Amino acid sequence: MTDLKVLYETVKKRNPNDAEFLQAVEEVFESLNVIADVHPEKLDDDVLYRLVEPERQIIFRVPWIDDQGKMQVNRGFRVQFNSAIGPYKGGLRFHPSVNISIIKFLGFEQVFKNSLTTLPMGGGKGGSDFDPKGKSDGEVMRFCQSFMTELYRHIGANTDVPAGDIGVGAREIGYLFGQYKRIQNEFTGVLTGKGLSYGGSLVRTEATGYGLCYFTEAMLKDKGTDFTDKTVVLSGSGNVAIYACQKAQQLGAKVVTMSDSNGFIYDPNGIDLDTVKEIKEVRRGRIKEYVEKHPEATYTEGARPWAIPCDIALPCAIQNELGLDDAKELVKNGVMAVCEGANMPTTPDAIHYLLENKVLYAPGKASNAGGVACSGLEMSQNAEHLSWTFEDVDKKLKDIMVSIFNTCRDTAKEYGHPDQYVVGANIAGYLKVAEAMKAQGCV
Ligand code: NDP
Ligand code: 2IT
Repeated sequence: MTDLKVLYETVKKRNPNDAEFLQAVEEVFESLNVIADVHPEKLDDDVLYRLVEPERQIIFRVPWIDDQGKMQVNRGFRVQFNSAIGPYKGGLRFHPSVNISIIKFLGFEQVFKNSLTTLPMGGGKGGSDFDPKGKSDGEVMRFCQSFMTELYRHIGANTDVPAGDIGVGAREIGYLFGQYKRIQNEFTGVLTGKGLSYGGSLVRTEATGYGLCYFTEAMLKDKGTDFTDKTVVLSGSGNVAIYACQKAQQLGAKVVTMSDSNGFIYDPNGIDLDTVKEIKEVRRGRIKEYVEKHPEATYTEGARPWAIPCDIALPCAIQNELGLDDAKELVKNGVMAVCEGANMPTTPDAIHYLLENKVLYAPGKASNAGGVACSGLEMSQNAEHLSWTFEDVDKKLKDIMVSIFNTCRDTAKEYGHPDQYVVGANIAGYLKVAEAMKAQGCV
């Protein structure tokens, strides 16, 4: 049986500067230790030593010309982590903080997440330290074209299918797709999150936020309650946050906060999502502009929303945005559930604190899997050259999220950690990938 401590030291030695990646590996290993206690025969060296090493890591130069005619250079990444159960699949993040550690942590988590969806998708992630904020459409287009001029040779509908993440939405996917098609002379489902006029799927825009609420609803129902009249504190104001807010409101909750990297708004009357959408989706503005239209709301610069009392917290912005002090504040204010829309938003000490205090905690690799699940449905529609209706896709998404919740709950229970969905998610995600890796031999 693998000694996970020894393996973790090996991973640390091999990735000495990759704090986020090591954090993600450590969390998974904590759950795999539970397998070691109950079913040690299910952990073997052959699988584990390969699981923590990406199959392929691509780093490339992305030169582009800005509006002043000046040459700019960014760094591009694609980490193809694991293809045991399907083509590599996962988003692209364009954000100045992007580095190899962040892309590896996201790719590693994606392997387990995609496994949980039950759809045939391996795990990968990519991106760039390019910052789309404040850039013109022309600059974003030239950057995307240059990025794809290298990326195209590494991807394909049956090889690796990128999608959006932070800083990559419909506009960027359009430019990336156009350039891929031009270079390859092939109209194929090589990216997901495409526009509806060229092969995109209904519900993909809403899928991560809606899926998060479907998962949370299943979890609440399991405890005999639901979203009705619950106060929700939410971070972020991007794609995931906006549609999480919309679905939570539709399900009867009152969402009182949203944020961006500058600060957060608190509207005790409940967020007016039309105003947020106008600021964020139409004007690409800042969340503080909300209070101009809603003077009853407050804006707090340089802070996160976790000190606002709530029943449910939905972190939907970025990794490590909810730390131990925030968790203490949430618990003090009587929070019932913390469900992650973002990837790894809760720090390890905060997760432990929430679990010790009996807060229901849903890890992102389970609760935000709706985005990639809907991407899988987009791939199916592309493969059969058909488009399904909104109701059809929404129902499939909901069924998938409920089934992911059931898997997390049942696996956690089976392995002696009832209500620890993070244990259930990691174990269930791992077991499927491990079986496929074993069956395929030493590759
Ligand atoms: P967007 O780019 O649409 O939105 C990102 C949001 O996070 C913005 O409000 C942004 O504010 C905020 N943010 C960025 N950096 C920070 C920071 N350092 N501190 C506080 N807030 C910050 O991205 P998405 O909504 O697509 O992604 C949000 C999260 O959800 C990410 O963790 C992503 O990995 C995850 N996710 C996304 C999926 C998808 O389908 N899109 C699927 C599953 C997970 P600002 O405008 O100031 O930068
Ligand atoms: O983190 C994620 O799951 C995503 N950004 C979505 C990936 C996808 O391929 O749709």
